[in-house]
Amino acid sequence: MESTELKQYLEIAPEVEEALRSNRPVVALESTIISHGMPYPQNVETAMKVEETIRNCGATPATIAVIKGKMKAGCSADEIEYLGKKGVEVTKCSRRDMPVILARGMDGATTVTTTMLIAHLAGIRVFATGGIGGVHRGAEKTMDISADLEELASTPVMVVCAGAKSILDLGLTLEYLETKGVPVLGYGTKELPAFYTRKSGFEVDYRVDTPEELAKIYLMQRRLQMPNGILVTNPIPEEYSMDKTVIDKAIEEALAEAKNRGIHGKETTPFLLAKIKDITGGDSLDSNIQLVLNNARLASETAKELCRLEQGS
Ligand code: PSU
Ligand code: MN
Repeated sequence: MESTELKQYLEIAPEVEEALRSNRPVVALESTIISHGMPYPQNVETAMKVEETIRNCGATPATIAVIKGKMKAGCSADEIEYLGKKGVEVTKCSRRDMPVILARGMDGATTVTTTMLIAHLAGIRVFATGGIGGVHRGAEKTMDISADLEELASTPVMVVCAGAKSILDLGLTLEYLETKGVPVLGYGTKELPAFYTRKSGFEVDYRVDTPEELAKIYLMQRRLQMPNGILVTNPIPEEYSMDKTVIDKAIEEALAEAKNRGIHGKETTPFLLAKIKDITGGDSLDSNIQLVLNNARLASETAKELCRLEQGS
């Protein structure tokens, strides 16, 4: 797309544009976590708190979504409230949905996939979220593999998450990322965190201990002209992590119910997330909120290091 034509469909919020222009740190945030990942009103409260956390760290937040056919890099508080209240009524927008949603002037909640895509179009390099999609259990039959993995393979954005939930096949998810050339880094750990818990029994490629090193690895990937993104897995803080047996049981129960009800395709992940929340009586939601805040802090520090390293060079 010609850049002038693209501009008709991409709306960068003034404060985000200003930060990017003056090489100040910006952190992208997704909107499916708001509309499909958490219930109202906690979703909106969390989204606002995440933005505030990023500002307190000295970076600019850019919540990404599609609103009335426009790709937004930076949503207003009213837009976040709108997406949160509408919830699952907003179309969950992955890569394949983008042309339809834009051509029809619809709203779309961006997943990790489309948040990366829009962040990259806007020039944002770091993105904080909760968990990513991956290879689902039983994917050898269903072929249910999240488009998030393909986007990580082809879009140069660093995604800071808390690992992946064991609703997925974590081993196969790591294999897939290896095939696609995506570095998987553990922040302060060699073990892949499993979202609600700090441990999964699987190893990441490398342990990295500082935001500065994360930024250096990102810049090196650019220097090498590689098209891929980077996955940073940041374990949930100890005090908010869940009991492994409790969460494993909830996940098994949710998976069994999804199977019984024939849930499939794009409905699978939101169904499992909501079910797990119900089974754990809301405990999982508290953990979920805390880990997103934790990721927002690390993403902000890394975005700051990126800007600092570039100024120095
Ligand atoms: N995992 C979570 N919370 C989420 C999601 C995944 O723990 O909110 C959302 C993200 O937007 C992710 C999407 O990109 O689900 C993946 O959906 P699918 O599995 O259909 O690709
Ligand atoms: Mn899927």
